[in-house]
Amino acid sequence: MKKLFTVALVLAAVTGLNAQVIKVATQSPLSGGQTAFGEQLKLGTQYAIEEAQAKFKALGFDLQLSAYDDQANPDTGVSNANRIINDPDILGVVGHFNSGVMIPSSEVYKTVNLVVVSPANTNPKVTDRKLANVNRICGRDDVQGPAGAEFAVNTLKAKKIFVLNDKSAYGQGLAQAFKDAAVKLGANIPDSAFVGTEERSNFIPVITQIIAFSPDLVYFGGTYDQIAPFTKQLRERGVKTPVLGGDGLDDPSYITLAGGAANVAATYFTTVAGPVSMFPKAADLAKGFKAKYNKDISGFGIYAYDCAKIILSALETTIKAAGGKKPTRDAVTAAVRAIKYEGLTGSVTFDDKGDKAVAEYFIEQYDAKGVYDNNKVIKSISVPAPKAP
Ligand code: ABU
Repeated sequence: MKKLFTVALVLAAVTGLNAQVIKVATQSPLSGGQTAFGEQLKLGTQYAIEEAQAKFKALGFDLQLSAYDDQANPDTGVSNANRIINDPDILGVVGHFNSGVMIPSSEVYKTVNLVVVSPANTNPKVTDRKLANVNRICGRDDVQGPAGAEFAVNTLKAKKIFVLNDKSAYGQGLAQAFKDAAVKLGANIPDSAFVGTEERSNFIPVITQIIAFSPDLVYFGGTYDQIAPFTKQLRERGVKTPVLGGDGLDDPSYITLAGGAANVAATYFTTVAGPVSMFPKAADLAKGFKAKYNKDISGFGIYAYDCAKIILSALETTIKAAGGKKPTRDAVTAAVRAIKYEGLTGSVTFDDKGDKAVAEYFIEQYDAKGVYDNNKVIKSISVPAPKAP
């Protein structure tokens, strides 16, 4: 029987006949202001898939990527998710970038128990719902926010802080977690200095508020596409107050959109993905990525690669367990949750709610010369996933 199975596999591999299609989908912003993040997620996944295609061909499967553009928009993410669950060849999803898109989209994946692994979603609600199909290999905002607060108060010595957020699930949640922790540490953040804004181009009214408050630090929970024009206008008004944000600031586009090195030198950020230099095992990937796509890989690209590898490893395990047949979504979902995976970003095991058991957090400062790869890593910490409430 085993012999027959091996012969069938070899024949299938040689002839390419009867190759069944298995797809891994990505969902991320591939258009709009956060395209830089979304492309890294897609290309990190694509790289892992292209690397694994020959191996899967030998197992009798044609492994494909199915990339969806969620436009950083919850409605688009949900609409794509409905298309994804109706494609029976899709057995796993790498995504999303935005927690506000992941949360409703994963409710759709849940209906068919389709596994999703995120390299970037940090809002606690992503995993606190304890969905069996939802996992992430990055940290959470209820750790990232307090880590930023500790740095702001104890290292930057900020006493008065003006806190902005982009009103998204991510930005608002992160800003609140930062504020709560900073206030506990003694910072002064009155309600009038905690402001949500969806403004993307004219920040003069809020900058006027900031000048009147005269803070030691401005914290912004949001993403680079919004924080960059804010920073540019803040510096153009002569305000030199340091800016601190979360992992939404972790992209080289921040430098150009903010108007260059001088404007970003006093910008600090916490991140859950870490710079490429922190992951020596990813050196070959970084080189190969550049050669293939003519782009530098970012931390989020490396994390996306690891997410894809986790799904591919679960696919291999479940194909074998199914005697070489195409596995079910249920089987792949269970195999991902049970995985022990040595990734380029570290060892991955998931807790009972889908959080990485121990996640890494980094505090960085933008390089004074505006070279993203030279951003200074001030601190890195490893923190066990908080328990669900
Ligand atoms: N954590 C990066 C920003 C994306 C999000 O979680 O919404």
